[in-house]
Amino acid sequence: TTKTIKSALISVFSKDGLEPIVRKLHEQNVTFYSTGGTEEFIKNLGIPVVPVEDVTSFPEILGGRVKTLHPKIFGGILNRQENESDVAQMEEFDIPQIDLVIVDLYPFEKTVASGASEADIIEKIDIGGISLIRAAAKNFKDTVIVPSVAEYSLFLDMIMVGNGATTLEQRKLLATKAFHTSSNYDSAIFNYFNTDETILKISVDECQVLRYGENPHQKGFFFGEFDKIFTKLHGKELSYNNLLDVDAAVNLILEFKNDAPTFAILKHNNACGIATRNSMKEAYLDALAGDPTSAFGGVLIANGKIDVATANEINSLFCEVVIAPSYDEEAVTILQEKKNRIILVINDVPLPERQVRTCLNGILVQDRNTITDNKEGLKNVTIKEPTSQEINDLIFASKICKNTKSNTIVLAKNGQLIAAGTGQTSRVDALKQAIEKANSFNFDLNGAVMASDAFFPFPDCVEIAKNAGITAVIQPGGSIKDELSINYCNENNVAMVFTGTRHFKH
Ligand code: 93A
Repeated sequence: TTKTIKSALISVFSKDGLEPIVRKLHEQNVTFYSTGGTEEFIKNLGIPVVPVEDVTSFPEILGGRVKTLHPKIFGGILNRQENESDVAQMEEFDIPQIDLVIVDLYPFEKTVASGASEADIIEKIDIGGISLIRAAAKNFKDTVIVPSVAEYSLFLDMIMVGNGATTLEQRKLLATKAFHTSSNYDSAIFNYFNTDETILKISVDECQVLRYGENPHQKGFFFGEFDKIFTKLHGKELSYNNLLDVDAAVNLILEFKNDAPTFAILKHNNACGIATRNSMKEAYLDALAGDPTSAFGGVLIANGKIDVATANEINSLFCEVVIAPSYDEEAVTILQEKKNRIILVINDVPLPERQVRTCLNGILVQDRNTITDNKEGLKNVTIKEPTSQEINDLIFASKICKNTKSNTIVLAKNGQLIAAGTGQTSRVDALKQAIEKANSFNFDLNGAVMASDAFFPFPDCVEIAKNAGITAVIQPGGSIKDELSINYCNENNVAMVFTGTRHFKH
């Protein structure tokens, strides 16, 4: 798979850094083929070079628009040396073997940026060069591609080490860089042509045009394959905000995938109710009981089948979307009674490993948060140990916390979300919000547990929680002042466990 370069086609816009490459290859007796300006450059180094016109027996025409676009050139690049008929045709048509292609494209983006006229910009759309790059990259098993001035030094290092030879691995790496170059180049051309108005027209084919964005005065689009994850059984089109809620709902319910029947109700991307019970109907009713006010117009999701009994209960609630892995046939009939209600079956497909969002004038990318807290990962840090019911509730609460906007505090009891403080600027505020909300729905917080998405820098939260009736706490730990919260718990008979995993969600 190591191949020695015997011939090279060089057609480059930027000649900077080309000289040492040409000299090294010349030392190895490489035959050079080249186009106008590049040919001139090589000749001036005192190194022999064959003009492409001599290979093609065809002059450069149309003011340079057609220089290298010829079967004798592309045949030389694209032939497979292990393919007998390719080899025979090379012979038949007198095509020279081309082992290496070095291209540096017309500087399209720079020309656009310089404020040049449209005619000048159009002339800078490289056709031959991009074709040379793609052809050589496609045939990386036999051909080496150096696709831009940015790769000259990498390539020089390769041939210095390999003495004019390259390995298959190196050629594949260069091919990868080549397709990166060609795709960026074509994207730049696309962006130049695609003025604001055309974006919308083109997008119709590529994405789902939503009725509007977050608000009616904002345009909205969804780029994705919704149908891969869901089968839509009924209802109106999903809106921008529906999609965000569905995303939040799916991520939340994934945490409870292997648990007993669990039902969640979400509003504005946060759970306002969730419960784990022996039956789906009970789970639904206790999720609803968590905050019946917020549930109005919410997104509903179940971790298992929605049966007739559950569907009958859901039916009396105004909700936007219902999601479940499966439904009893009659349950679907019941849920369909509301014309607009969106009913989705969620398929068992993995979500992407990476998450992307815009940030300033660029994008932020991160790995999906795939750590789900479990009993085995807990570390007791207090004298009092949580009871087994408390442990279940602590894990339950922490899994909700992970899927709630930071800062967040989740209060739970007996497998039911009692209240959460969501998206607050301080953890104490999140806790106060949760307690107030729990009280407003007349929940008894005695024996409830508290989960926090991040550590407690001060003992204020455990103190407030204890005074509200909380008996066990789960948090990542890791503050330099952990001791203060631990000491408070020890003095007040509260159990606390550390997960070691922070679950911020912004
Ligand atoms: O106008 S082109 O698209 N037509 C071609 O056939 C062609 N072949 C190579 N431009 C073409 N090239 C480009 O010419 C190369 O990508 C390179 O940027 C430039 C090198 O021209 P010269 O060697 O004359 O300086």
